[in-house]
Amino acid sequence: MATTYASADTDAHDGKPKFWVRWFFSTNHKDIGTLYLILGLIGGLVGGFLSIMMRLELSEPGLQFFGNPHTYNMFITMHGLLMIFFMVMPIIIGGLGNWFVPLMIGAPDMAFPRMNNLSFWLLAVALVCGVISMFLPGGAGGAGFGGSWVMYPPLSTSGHPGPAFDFLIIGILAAGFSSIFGAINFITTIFNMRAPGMTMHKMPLYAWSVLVTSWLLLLSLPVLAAAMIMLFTDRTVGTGFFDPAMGGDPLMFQHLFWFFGHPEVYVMILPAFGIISHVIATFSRKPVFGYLGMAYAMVAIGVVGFVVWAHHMYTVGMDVDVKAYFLAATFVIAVPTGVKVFSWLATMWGGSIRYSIPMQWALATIFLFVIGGVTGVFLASAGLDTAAHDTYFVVAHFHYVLSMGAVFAIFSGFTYWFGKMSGYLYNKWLAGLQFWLFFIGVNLAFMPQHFLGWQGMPRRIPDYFQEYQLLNQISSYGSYMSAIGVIVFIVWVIEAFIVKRKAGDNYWGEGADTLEWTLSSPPPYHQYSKLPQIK
Ligand code: CU1
Repeated sequence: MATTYASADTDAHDGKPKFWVRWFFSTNHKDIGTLYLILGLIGGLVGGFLSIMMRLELSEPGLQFFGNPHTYNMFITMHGLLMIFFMVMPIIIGGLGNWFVPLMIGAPDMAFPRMNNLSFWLLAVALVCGVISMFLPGGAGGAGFGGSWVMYPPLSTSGHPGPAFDFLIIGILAAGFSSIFGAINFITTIFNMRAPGMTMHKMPLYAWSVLVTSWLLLLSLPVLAAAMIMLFTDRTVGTGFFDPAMGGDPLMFQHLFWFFGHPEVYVMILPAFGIISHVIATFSRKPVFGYLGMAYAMVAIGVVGFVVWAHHMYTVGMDVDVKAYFLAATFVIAVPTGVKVFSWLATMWGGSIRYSIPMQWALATIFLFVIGGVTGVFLASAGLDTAAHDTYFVVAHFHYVLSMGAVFAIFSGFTYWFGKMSGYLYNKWLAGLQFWLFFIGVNLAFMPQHFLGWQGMPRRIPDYFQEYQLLNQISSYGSYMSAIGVIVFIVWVIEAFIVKRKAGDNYWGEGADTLEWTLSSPPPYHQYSKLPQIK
């Protein structure tokens, strides 16, 4: 892909607006991307604080901090919701997507810049509603909503009187609309605003991943929104959608929730796949192996991901034929996922591999995501899942996929593109220290949970039998270690902005997979009249 530039670097449009207009009325895709990254950091810090409190509670048997176990349940609930809606999604789609999709496809900005602003601020409102809900009267004589992120009725209806969950519903609806608008924006931008010559089959894989993810969001979030509104009216105006006494069905909520909830896991992991494809190609000094297969594997994962949702519901009393269908359909997803994993390995095969910081994160993503994928095959098997359901094995499984798969890919992409976004280089020693603290920390935290789960330790309970103590202690120490890793992360970001080592153009050097149309770091503030002609 040869790229030329339509005009020189001086551009009348390049002036930045003043602070208030720039950050509060922003229509610039890079500024909105930065806002999303900051929101994701805040969401991650709050969600991470809750998880450290949970691990402190579980560091020994008995109740340590949570006099009312409801508070522990509320921490679990909010940890899940914050990490999904206010950390992973804002960073991996809103933040990096806004920054790099227009730059990768040669677009002047997003298709609907004002709607882009609306998406961000709806999410900020949602975060505020969610945090406020933690302090409002909830269930079991405590504050906040403790019904877990899945919000099943009747625990979420008659089980939680008080305004906490109503606030949370408003927050989730706002976050949902934010994502729907964002998805419409990305789909329109990618379909309509590619530079001349940038055909779909030339489009970089991260842009492909955001396209597939946007379709998943667009098709699944309205279902969640409908379920949330039905919960809301069941709670407030006396409808009975989920109340058997009024002819409703609580199981219908689970179907609606997981029709959203399963595609949601791919919303978090597909952009991760896109990011590490670039990083692995760059630091193997080879083009990605099987480009078209990689793109359509993501499409296949997205499509099949919509017909597997009831594998989260094997224990609700489904017909065995229905279980067999959901089991088989879930296994099918291992095929395109395998295509991706083996294509990454084939990309590295015979390559000139450089173990840079982003590459370390990417290699760890593959290694740990595969562990999470394999335990996913266990859980997809309805018979095994009956034994493992609601145990720590499930918690271990999805943290390997998300805390290691998605979050490691976030750090891979962030360290890969930090120079491009900020114009500065980070301290490699500090960034490497963060990687090892994280890598060892999360494995210590989550590997023992597999064994705890297989020994029968249930999820969502703040106390446990003596027998589980050693593995829980190891898990808690691992989580403290990854918390230190987060502190080191913040330190290296601040250090880079203080010391201001200039990144320079094309800072990953010769052979780098520089897919953005402009090589300068940071890119020009606006690219209205500097768009490339891609041949
Ligand atoms: Cu699922």
